[in-house]
Amino acid sequence: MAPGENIWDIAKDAPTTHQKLIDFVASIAELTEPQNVHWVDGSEEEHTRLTDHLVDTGTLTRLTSPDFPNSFAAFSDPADVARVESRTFICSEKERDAGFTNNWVEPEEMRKTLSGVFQGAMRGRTMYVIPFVMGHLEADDPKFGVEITDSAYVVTSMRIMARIGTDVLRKIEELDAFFVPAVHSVGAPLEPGDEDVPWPCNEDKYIVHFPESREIWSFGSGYGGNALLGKKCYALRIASVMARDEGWLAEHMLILKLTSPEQKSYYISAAFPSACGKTNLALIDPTLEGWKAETLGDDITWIRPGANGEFRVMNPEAGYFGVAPGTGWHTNANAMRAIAKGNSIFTNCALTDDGGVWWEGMTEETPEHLIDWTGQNWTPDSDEPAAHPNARFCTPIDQTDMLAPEYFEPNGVKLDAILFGGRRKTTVPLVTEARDWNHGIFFGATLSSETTAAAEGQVGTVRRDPMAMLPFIGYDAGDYLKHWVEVSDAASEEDLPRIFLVNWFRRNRDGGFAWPGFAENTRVLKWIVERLEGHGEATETPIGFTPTPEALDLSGLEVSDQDIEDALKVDPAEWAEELVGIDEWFGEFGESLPETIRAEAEQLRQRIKAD
Ligand code: GTP
Ligand code: SPV
Ligand code: MN
Repeated sequence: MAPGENIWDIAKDAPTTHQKLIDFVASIAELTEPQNVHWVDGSEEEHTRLTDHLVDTGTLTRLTSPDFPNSFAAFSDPADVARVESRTFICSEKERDAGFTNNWVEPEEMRKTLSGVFQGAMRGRTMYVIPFVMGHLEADDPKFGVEITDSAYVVTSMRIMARIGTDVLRKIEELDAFFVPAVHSVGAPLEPGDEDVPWPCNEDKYIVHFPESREIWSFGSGYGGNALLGKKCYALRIASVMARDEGWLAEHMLILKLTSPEQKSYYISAAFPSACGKTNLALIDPTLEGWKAETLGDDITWIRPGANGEFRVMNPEAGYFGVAPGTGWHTNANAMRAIAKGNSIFTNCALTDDGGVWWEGMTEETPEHLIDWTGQNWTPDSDEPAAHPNARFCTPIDQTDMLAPEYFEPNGVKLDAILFGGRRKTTVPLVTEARDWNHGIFFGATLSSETTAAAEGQVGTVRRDPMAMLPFIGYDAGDYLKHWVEVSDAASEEDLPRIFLVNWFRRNRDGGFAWPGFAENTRVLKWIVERLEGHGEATETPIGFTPTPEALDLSGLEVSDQDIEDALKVDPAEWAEELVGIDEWFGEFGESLPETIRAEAEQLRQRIKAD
């Protein structure tokens, strides 16, 4: 359809008087030439219409099993299964401001490229306009966005992941608020006579951020963080830049509320790289008598200085986009219970014969027959997994039985401790406490992990992942660390969260996991709380404070002394080698690495020598 023939008139049909929003939507419609324009109101009725439509077009499969009420399965194109870091760009005005961890393209050049690829990109499709807010509408300073997308799957997923629709639009108008303009197209225009496919996408992909103007442009992918633009693109990459400018932090962290048998509650955030256990820890079922866990979030945390010298944390999201494989009744019953309440979208999981979904690790027994994520018959003899390793469940967070009431606090709660952790087979002990704030930043700055299926590329090689934010820092990584150093000025010394380094994934001398992990991580959390309360026993090692084997509550746990020794060991030879990697890593920062953090590496070197 030629542009002139489109039936929309944005200025006339827009359900808003917000001129900047009308102009934004009109300009994108002009550029992308959609067949229809739909302003998303976020209602149940709209959701039903969209999911009916997606079932008709084959994008969604309605699950008929009573175990998955009001839920759907989606199967992506096999070439569109994860975030594409090599196609993710931070187009700051100066190259220096994107830093060495990001891909940079000169903004004017990128704008030209984008005008090219977005030209007519929505032909034959409906353009949806989604007003959304990250965090609460009632927050002191609500952070708004408007995602324009030609994917109804994105609309239904965004409805789970963020607060969207008419209420948000009214608030944007009332406050005459700024919103982050976020444009998304699957990049698969339909010309008259073209047949659509269940998962349209484009081989060419661009996930682009303009940090100064706070814009997001995403082209070619319909998957997860590439397409649900409130998530990584806004709540981490753009928000990290806003946070730098406004004096707060936007982080890749879960938030857990832990209550001790003495009824004292602590709020703990933890940054682990993608697919390294955030959702699992966020939904932990404590294995120790009298301990209670509640969750506030599993992926993204905004940390802001409060009025009384404390740091406050809140979760800007409204749902889980969790790794399905490995999530099961025996590993993460809280996630399973939330999923069982329905209202979920499963992407790249396998279909069961009774109209449900299944993935590796969901149940102890493997079904005899499945349709795998590629649509093929699957039996336990098949060579490939039935679900893609980055298959995801998308589920509303308020379906969680153990949701902390504080999740609904518009301005968050006081943060007591921060955990950094990665997937390391060697070197990094089960848990280590930092000496002070800057030493904790050093933990975060040198955090490393073996790569997973959450992003394209080879799985299993060690990469440095500062604060688990490597793919998500929206500006120069050295400036980001400097901001972490400086943000502590806003908090009073005694109110600064304490920082810990954890590693659930260390191997024992026989090559197996040295630590049982999952729910048994309660025992590590207990030690952390004891440290916060000032009575946990620790040994001072060259790398920080680690628990003595006796200090960990191992009651009722079947684990050998040898494994505990392997889990807790600080091996000077391993750390000497680690320092070589750290030096190399710090070398990449150039001038922008803060001196205080470089000095931490020197102190570590001296301590290892002296040990
Ligand atoms: P993103 O959503 O990609 O940011 O991932 P995430 O950090 O939330 O990871 P998630 O909790 O989904 O865990 C990913 C995988 O890590 C799961 O498949 C688990 O098998 C594994 N895992 C989580 N916790 C533990 C643990 O304590 N020990 C071991 N050995 N594996 C764990
Ligand atoms: C991650 O990769 O850290 C995720 C999944 O949480 S995505 O939403 O695709 O970024
Ligand atoms: Mn994540």
